[in-house]
Amino acid sequence: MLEILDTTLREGEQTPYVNFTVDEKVTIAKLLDDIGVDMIEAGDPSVSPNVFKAIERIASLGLGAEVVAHSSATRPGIDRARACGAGRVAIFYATSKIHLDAKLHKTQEQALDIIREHVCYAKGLGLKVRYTPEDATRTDLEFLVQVCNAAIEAGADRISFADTLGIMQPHVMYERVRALRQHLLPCKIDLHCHDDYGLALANAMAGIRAGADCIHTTINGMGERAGIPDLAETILSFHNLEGVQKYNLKALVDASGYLEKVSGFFLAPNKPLTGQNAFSHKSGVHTNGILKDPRTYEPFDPSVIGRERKIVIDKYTGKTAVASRLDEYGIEVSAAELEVIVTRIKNIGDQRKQLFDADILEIAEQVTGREIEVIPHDISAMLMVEVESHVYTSSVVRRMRGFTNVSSVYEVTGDYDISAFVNVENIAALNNLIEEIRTVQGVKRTETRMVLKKYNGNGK
Ligand code: HCA
Ligand code: CU
Repeated sequence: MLEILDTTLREGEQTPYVNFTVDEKVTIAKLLDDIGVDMIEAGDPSVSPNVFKAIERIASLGLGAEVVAHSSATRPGIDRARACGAGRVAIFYATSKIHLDAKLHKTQEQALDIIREHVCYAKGLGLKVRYTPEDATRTDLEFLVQVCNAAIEAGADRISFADTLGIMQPHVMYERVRALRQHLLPCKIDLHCHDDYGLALANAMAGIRAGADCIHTTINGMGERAGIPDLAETILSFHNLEGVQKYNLKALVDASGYLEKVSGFFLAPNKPLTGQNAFSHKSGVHTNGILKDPRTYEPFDPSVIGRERKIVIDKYTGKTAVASRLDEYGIEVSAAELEVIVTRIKNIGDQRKQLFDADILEIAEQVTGREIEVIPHDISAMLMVEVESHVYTSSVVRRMRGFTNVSSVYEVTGDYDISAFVNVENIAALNNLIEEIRTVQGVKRTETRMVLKKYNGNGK
């Protein structure tokens, strides 16, 4: 059975400018366990006292996932991995020529001894051991096999084939993993693929096809530089493409949102699965197809991960989508009226970034000459926030930007410190959002102003 090791807490925290508190790490570990990942790499306890404390707390939670501590190949490092209560240590030691020469100043023979000795030491302490040849994909294959087999003989039961610089291509990865499977003693093979060319998950999936067992992920694909495979994308690929059905798909979106909030590391709208646009359809041709049968333009139903499809109405939209949106509000229009409404929408769409349902309802009102008494599902509001005096306003701003429904945030003068524009689908969602913003550390008071009408500048 294929496996996932999530390393949001170790590789993910190596994302520039990202640091988690111990409590945040415990929450992340619980979210990961709820999703059902097989292993959680909780950190390298030698990094700082707080990293140690976080691993210790996570290891004591009794999670379903195996808790792994990362460590360099040093005895004090391995001692700390044991002391924090992780059941497994992942020992890394680079094997490529450039790393041995320029960074470690060791010969291949010396490296071999160091790796053998430290795997043996960890095993002697009663730990399960994974060995990671760092920069494995730039390591001479013959030497790589030699080191890995030495580590396996010394007690490692897992090898992490690390594409530390993200230089692989799927077909090369396939060949390499095939060769490893052929020449390595019995062991599990993990794939740790960096995304420098945007090929990380493709490489990892190719390695899985070649016989590897496990992919390393992080929530939202965080990590050094361009990061590593995104947890949600990997799980969906396992589920839909490889038939692995053991994970809780419905928990992925919440985990992603939580990570955005606590990391200040935000998703691009086009991010697969968790991005804002991942299930939105825009052009007339696409929306027409979707409304007739969603399978025309959806590779899978968004409800699989608890999301909903969205039809964007603007100048690209055709009659079917506009009629369907009006129908959602119980508004019937004649074919001739629909024609005029769509034409007006197209004209406005040339000048505006976004049309709200309120705009569409207003156009329908003007065109039909009938008063329409419905409240739009999508609501915009201006949220005013007062920040506690001992807290940096910018830290609250950062947290607020993490909410997907918050479209812009301003630091302002006056009675309040922050003003933010929010777009939500209905009053209940607005209420939830306000409740959540009130729980942000440092928020003292909020006030909400619903937008009744929106005008553009430049005299439009
Ligand atoms: C690094 C180490 C590592 C280790 C991967 C692993 C890498 O920060 O360089 O232990 O599986 O990318 O090689 O993250
Ligand atoms: Cu890495």
